[in-house]
Amino acid sequence: PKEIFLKDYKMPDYLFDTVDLRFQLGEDKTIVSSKIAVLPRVEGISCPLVLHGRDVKLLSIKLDGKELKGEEYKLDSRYLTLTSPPSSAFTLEIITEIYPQNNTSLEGLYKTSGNFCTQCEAEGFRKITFYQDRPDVMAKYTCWIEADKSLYPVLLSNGNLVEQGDLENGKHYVLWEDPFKKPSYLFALVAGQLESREDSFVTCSGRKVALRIWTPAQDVPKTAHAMYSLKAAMKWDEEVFGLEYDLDLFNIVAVPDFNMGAMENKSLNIFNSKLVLASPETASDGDYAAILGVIGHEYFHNWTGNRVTCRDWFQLSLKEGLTVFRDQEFSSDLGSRTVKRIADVSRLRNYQFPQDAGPMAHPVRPHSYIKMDNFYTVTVYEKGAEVVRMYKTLLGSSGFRKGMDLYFQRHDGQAVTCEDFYAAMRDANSADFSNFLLWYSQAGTPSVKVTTSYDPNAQTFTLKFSQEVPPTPGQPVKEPMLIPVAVGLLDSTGKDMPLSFIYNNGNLQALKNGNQPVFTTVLQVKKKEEEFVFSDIPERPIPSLLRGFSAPIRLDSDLMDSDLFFLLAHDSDEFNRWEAGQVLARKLMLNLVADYQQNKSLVLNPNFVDGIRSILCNSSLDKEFISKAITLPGEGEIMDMMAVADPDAVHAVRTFIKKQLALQLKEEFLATLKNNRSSEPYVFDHPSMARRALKNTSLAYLASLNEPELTELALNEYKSATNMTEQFAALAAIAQNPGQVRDDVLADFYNKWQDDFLVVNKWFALQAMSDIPGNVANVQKLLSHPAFDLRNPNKVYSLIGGFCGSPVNFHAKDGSGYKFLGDVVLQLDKINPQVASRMVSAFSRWRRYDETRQTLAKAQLEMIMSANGLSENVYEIASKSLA
Ligand code: B3K
Ligand code: ZN
Repeated sequence: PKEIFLKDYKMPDYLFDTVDLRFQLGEDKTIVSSKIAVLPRVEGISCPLVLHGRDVKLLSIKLDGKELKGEEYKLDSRYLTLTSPPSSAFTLEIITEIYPQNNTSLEGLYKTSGNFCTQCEAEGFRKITFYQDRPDVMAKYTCWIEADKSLYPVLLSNGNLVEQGDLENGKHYVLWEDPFKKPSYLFALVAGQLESREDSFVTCSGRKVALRIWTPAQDVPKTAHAMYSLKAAMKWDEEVFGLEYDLDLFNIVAVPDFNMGAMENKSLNIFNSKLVLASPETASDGDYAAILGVIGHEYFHNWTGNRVTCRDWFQLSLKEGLTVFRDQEFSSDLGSRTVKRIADVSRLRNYQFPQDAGPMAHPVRPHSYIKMDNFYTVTVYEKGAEVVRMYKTLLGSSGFRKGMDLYFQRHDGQAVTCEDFYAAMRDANSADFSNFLLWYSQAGTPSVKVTTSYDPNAQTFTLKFSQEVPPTPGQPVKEPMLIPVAVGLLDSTGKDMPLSFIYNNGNLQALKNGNQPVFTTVLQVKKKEEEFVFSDIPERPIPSLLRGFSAPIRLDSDLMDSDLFFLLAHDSDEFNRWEAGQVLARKLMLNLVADYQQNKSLVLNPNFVDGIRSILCNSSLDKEFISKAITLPGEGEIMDMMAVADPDAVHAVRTFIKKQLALQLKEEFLATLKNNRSSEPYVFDHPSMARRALKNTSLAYLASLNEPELTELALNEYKSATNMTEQFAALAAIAQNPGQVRDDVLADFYNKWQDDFLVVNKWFALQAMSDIPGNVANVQKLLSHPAFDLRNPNKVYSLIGGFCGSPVNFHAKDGSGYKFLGDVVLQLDKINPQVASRMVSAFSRWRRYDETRQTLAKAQLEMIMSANGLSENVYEIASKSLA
């Protein structure tokens, strides 16, 4: 397999002006004709024109109307090369044959539940026809589709519908025209038996946009929330970024077989049905929130991704980091900002930090890849979003908006780089950003240590920072980064102190905010070691550091437990209140893990129980905040902090603390549960979701005790629930404890929902993730359950992915979990390499475990590597993991 490097980027030799596509969709093959107006980039210079193509059969190729002769082109399994095309404009006509019904990779044109559908990002267009399949080749497309009218009554592509009619033999056709230039990865086609929910949106300049969400007829009622989300997103982008939709039509199609969440094809978004279909009975609050976020995300791509796209795939974060940031802000504005921030930071810590510390660590802008699909990662997406967030933290809201405006002003219609984005931010603000670009090129999570000191005589408070970016594959030595650290200081009553002067690097800076006092300031830590001195500080303050998680770093401070309890109780920055509790919990858990490993009996610090009690019983706090604040850090997060990850010890400790809290706070949890029941019909709004979250968290604690009357309580909640959020939470609460009740309720749930595959996937995932002993055997059995199918990515993610997320069972000491995954990966790789490669990633951190586990996991990776016909996708992850 060939590795591709950012440093080797070259501009394309040929530009494509217009592309006219013609699809004849058939039952065993599809004929694709493409007519491209080609221009040499530099007129007068002729060089070979290299077109990508995979699994496509060439039927004919004409240049300016004349069939090319064999010696005029070369064809191999990846490229079609015209050896010496003309040095001025010409027309290329290519006819190919493809077989969508055999395409299980779900990339290119494929069939899903009888319908045709495409997925072209990153490099799927080459599976449709020969093309310069790279994002810096932008052209105007038309798309003619013809197909059997009764089998495929709906025929969709990008842009506007300009013509349609009937043909002979029961066929019909449509012609779509997209007025905007686009790269091939944004091309889309859908054909099938679909119905739509219709609505409309009037943009700020008065354009009336028709909105349609397409699904099989029986699912149309479940698209109301998606439609609400789309309209909210359209409005939000106008209000917050001044960005308006640019066509008269916006289509969304939901399909059951899709490799990832959704795809932002110009005016024809294609979605995994999981992220469109929702009803209170079948979807949980989490699903509703995810739909809102992802509908927003794909819609926001219309500007950040489509109107301004990426020059090459190394720049992926240019569109993804920025668009994730935008969808995070959108969800924050529509719900609770603090709770959203907590969820996003937890995700970063549980998934991105471990990736950044392992063999697949890569910068936000990777330097190389074998298979681009492997770089749609939490680093490119979520760390990328943190990088965008830091611009905003450094420049302020209005500075950030100025930067965005300049970015669109300069680059609308272009394919650009991360430097272009950086330059727009810098130039719009005349900002000095020394070193900021390192965030794009250096991998690894920076580690920052802070020590504090107070001088009562001088009335100064000093923060000393030191930073270290750990070595990562290919990057042994790192430079110090520009780290924005938002800081506030609390006085002894818990109030924010006004901040007036800071001394740093020989400069005294007065902090100003008009006539208002300043309570939070953003320190720019730039050097390996750096000191900031606050003056006019009348008493020893408790510092609130990294407010709102102002940079994606690991922060270690000399704050004492008592300071953390104080922050937990008083910090005006709600995120940091939660964070103080998490720091305490992490410390506590790590200490107990050490005790457990030394066979000491476990004792829970009573102060911690009191801290949790006071949060749980504080009626002035947001309920979802409470629910998050009383939830312990994940097992992955704790393992990530250990020299040798010990899944059994971490699991035992987390379970111990959970049960202790349940035992000692039983009355409080019972009261919370009762007070948060409601007989109102389901509403998707923050107060209702917060209430359900707190109720469900309380129930999970209570049920963990496995006492008959508490199990009975959970069972009643299960039976009386009128929405999936509460029903599923009760099921999960009961399923914590092995036994007859668990088995019966799981069976009951399946019987109830067996016709709804999205709900059945939740049922698979719940069992797969379970920590009950010996669960690998159950999961193995579920592989042959009639509702399971390795060809459907959602089912794989639920069952296989769910299982790999369960530390105790996946990492079972006898290697049974590893063997299970190894076998499945090989089967999957033959069907769908992208999905197989996502699954194999679960092995990538094998060096983090003890020797026995290392040997077992390594053996599976080696077994995979030695398999015949391994895909490049899996090869890249497996080989890098072993390197
Ligand atoms: N841009 C797509 C992801 C495509 C993944 C290709 N393997 C969805 C998104 O991020 O919006
Ligand atoms: Zn995206």
